[in-house]
Amino acid sequence: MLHSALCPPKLIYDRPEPCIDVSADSSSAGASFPVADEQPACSPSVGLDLPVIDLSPFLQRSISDAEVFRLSQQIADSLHKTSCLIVRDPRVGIDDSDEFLDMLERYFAQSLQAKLADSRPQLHYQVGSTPEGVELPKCVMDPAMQQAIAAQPTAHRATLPQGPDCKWRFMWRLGPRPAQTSYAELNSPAIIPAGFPNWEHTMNSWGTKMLAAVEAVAELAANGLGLPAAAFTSLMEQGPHLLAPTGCNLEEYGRVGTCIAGFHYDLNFLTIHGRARFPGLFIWLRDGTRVAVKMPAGCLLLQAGKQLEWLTGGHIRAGMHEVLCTQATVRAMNEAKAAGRSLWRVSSTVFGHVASDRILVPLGPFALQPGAASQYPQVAAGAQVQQELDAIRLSSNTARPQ
Ligand SMILES: O=C(O)CCC(=O)C(=O)O
Ligand SMILES: [Fe+2]
Repeated sequence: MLHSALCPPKLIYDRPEPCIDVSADSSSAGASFPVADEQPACSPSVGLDLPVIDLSPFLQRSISDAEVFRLSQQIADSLHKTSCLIVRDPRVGIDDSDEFLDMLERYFAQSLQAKLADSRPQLHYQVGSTPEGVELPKCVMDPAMQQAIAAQPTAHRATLPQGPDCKWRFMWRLGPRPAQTSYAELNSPAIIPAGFPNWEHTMNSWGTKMLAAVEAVAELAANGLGLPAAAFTSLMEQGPHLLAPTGCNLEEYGRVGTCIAGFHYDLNFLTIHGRARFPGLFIWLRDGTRVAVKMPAGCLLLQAGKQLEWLTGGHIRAGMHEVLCTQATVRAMNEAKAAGRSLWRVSSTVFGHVASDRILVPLGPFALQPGAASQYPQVAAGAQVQQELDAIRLSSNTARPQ
């Protein structure tokens, strides 16, 4: 039954958080984290009625072809209208998420020196740790993005970051590497941090389950877009997929209004996130609505990245998002502190990629989208990634941040 494939539509998102003036000194990091009550609200008070799509019937092959097609259309439609999708995948369990988050909280809580031993700037930080203060949101340098932010209605306006993100990251490659590639740095061997005997197992276990959910969605999305079912998954084979959790030390940066990850889109094909222990992620729908994400337990959020936009000639747009410390983040911090839990906010992000040597070009009917040829010219996925890394200062072709 199609209906059994879908949970009843329900409220997916938190009540939108007020967007706070970054300069407001309403709470300070340290012993306690007061929550300011009076803040200028600049987010809409709308909930988003987006269904949670349960992948189980598709994965168990217990629905008819017609039902698979309707599910596919629903996925393609959601990605077109909202750039995002909420799914439930029975293969991705809450226990897996907990094991992963517990380990990453311990990793990020280590000394600076221990984490820097895992950094590889010469490999564009595409494996191992990326220190805080390195990733620069494109909008900090890009006048066109700044104009786009200025043109957003106040209620939906992004926070313009003043500099690099204050988040750390760890990049862990998932899946097989190509034997031959023109983009060797993007396909480098993994870094295994010292002192974490379960690192490889935990990272691969969580990462491959998340990637499997991305692949199922990619297959259904292609089907729903009228493309061959393997149109996207065949391009993803041996892609430089990444489990790329972010880590933000809220003890240091847990001030309401702090920009943890500045307004950006993801450069890859599809991004998937499990539930973080601290809220703060905001996404923009295609119609410009800014929404605070609250994931129902056991659900996964997917967002379209630039490569999916490319392959569909802009029919699906890369989803914009930002991560801020909000009043809700501070409330979760206060609870975590009272319970003696970690104050590192860890995301469980997986970036699904098109393989570096494959060509990005609008597929099938999407080549006929207005402006497709000029906006999305043929480019190897590895070259597109390189251009994007240059823009966010992760590439060693660009100046290193101070
Ligand atoms: O921290 C998060 O929740 C999301 C981070 C993010 O947007 C990214 O890693 O690209
Ligand atoms: Fe992102």
